[in-house]
Amino acid sequence: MPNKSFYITTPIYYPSAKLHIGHAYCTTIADAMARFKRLAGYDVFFLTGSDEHGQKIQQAAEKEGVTPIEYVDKIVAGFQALWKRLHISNDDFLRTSEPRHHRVVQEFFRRAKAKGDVYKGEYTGLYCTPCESYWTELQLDENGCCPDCHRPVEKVSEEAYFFKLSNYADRLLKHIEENPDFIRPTSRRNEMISFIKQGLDDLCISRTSFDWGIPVPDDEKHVIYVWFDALTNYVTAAGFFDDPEKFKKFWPADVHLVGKEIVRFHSIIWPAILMSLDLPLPKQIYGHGWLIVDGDKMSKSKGNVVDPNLLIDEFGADAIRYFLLREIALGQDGNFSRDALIGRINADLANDLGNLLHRTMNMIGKFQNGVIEAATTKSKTDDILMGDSWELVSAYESGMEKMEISPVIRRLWTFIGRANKYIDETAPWALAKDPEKKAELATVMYNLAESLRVISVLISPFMPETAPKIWAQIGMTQDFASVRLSDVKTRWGGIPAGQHIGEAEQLFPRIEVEKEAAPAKQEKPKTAPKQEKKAEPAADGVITIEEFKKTELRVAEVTAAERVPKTDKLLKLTLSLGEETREVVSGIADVYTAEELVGKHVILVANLKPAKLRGIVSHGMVLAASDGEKLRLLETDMPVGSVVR
Ligand code: ME8
Repeated sequence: MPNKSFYITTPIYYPSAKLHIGHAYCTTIADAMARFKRLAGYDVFFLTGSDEHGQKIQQAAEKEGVTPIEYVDKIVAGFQALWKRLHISNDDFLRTSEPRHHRVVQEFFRRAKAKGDVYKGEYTGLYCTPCESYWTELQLDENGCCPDCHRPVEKVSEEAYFFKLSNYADRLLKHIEENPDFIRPTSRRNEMISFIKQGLDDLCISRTSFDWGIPVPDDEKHVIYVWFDALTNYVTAAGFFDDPEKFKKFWPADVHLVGKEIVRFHSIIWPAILMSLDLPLPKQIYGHGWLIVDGDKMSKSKGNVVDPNLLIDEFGADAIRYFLLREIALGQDGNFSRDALIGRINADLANDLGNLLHRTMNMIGKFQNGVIEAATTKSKTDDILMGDSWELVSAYESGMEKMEISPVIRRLWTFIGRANKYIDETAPWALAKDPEKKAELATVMYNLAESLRVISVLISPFMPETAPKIWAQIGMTQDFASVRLSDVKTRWGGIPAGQHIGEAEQLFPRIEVEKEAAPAKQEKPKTAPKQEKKAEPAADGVITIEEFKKTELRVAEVTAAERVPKTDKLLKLTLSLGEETREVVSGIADVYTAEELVGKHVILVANLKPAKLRGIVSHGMVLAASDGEKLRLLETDMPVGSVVR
């Protein structure tokens, strides 16, 4: 049977400015999904690229005294180099300036015209040049400016071709309503439904005021204008013209991953164009949130644009990837800060993962001369570790299928925590002193090495550089590229007994914040520089805003609650954060009944280290106010998933 296929795309980026950490965020998510699907045995096609046409590019090239293609060539080479450094495993890189794309766009134009969906008219509109978008009066912001970039718009009139978007409003609405997963997350889906219900205007799809674009067939004074050109890239690369077999296999795309501000173009304009051509619609549009930096939107004028290349120089690609994927709940805006990045590197990578690896390698080296001996004994502690590994692999697979990346990583780190605890519980150093305990020691060492085998496979979509290094350190000889999820799904015991470990190498040294020099090469904010290196002296328990910001507070809905047996105070709550579900144990059973809690919107401390209470792992804590006698949960009418700050 042929493998199942999976086609994922990122937006094609404008080569008008340098790529920043926000672009790297989007591409890293898509890469993690592509790598996971390959691991799960899918045939994957992962596309990214560059959106090269338009007035802005033409103007920038003129300013530099070069042709538009010379101008974009240089910038696009920079994109490709960055993706390589970040270990982005795209299967194709589409440039809209390529002939293969021109042919498809022109064919799309011809077919939509033949269908009666393209007509020539006169466009007068409010145009935002930086965003290359027309807006209606109603859509402008409160100052009468562009609702996206908030810069002034100008009234523009020109002869233009239009696409009859209005023809498709009803069909689109029906499709969105009948396919709940077509637009994710739900908040974006709801936005799109109300947008369509306001009525759709026809879409201007050509311009005459510049010529850096794809000419309109048989009317060459027009070039095809932005979205009709850009969106079509997804079918060009899937082989619409060049490779019908490939097109059959990969179209419709499984996921168009895009930033929240361009969900509209992908979930309204793009499906309407495809409907006009009688082509199947993509299965899902996923709108991710924006990265803000130290609580502020990135912008050149603020001087807070974070360059991913400099971060990779300083911390390595895997640490950046890990941070972006772990820290930010997909679909929500998320904050990037050096403090938080260093915090994660030290806590999760150097401490949790690094320690597990180093302790295991050291002990196998010291106690067993570097040989992983067969496990011949079995204790309850061994069973708990193994059981947790099974549970992990199945939670991992189902979570990743739903693109719940951050919760999956958190679950993976719970297992790493379990394995570290296993070392403390089994105390191998004591076993090593007792010749009678040789067999138990071998079992413990085997189980630790095996845990690392499982971990190396499961972290590979997130940290593709680190994963094969761990694999090699525990002495695995199978080519890591051929490893599949089934290698850790089907059995505990994939390491052949008698295997020699490889060379130990410290993968994530701790970053000493006090000693660390300022980020010399990073673009420095021109406004008030942030004093982040030295922790402020804590006078009378005062904390800095940076310290407070480390607490991730989110609105969650209680979807189920039950008493924890044999306790007076504990309730086990199931909480929904929208895209994610959590279990939290809370000591409120003397104040609330389980039934009255269901449906409440409460505040969850979402990044609290999981803790086990009466055998149940609690992933966070709900906030309550108390005057010493009374206690009430903090409630809000804000939607699930909202960030509290
Ligand atoms: O929109 N955080 O290209 P683009 C997260 N060419 N994502 C961010 C971000 C941030 N701070 N800033 C930007 C275009 N992005 C078109 C796409 S697709 C057929 C055509 C994301 O270079 C943004 O949300 O302006 C968008 O998804 C992507 O970068 C491309 O931005």
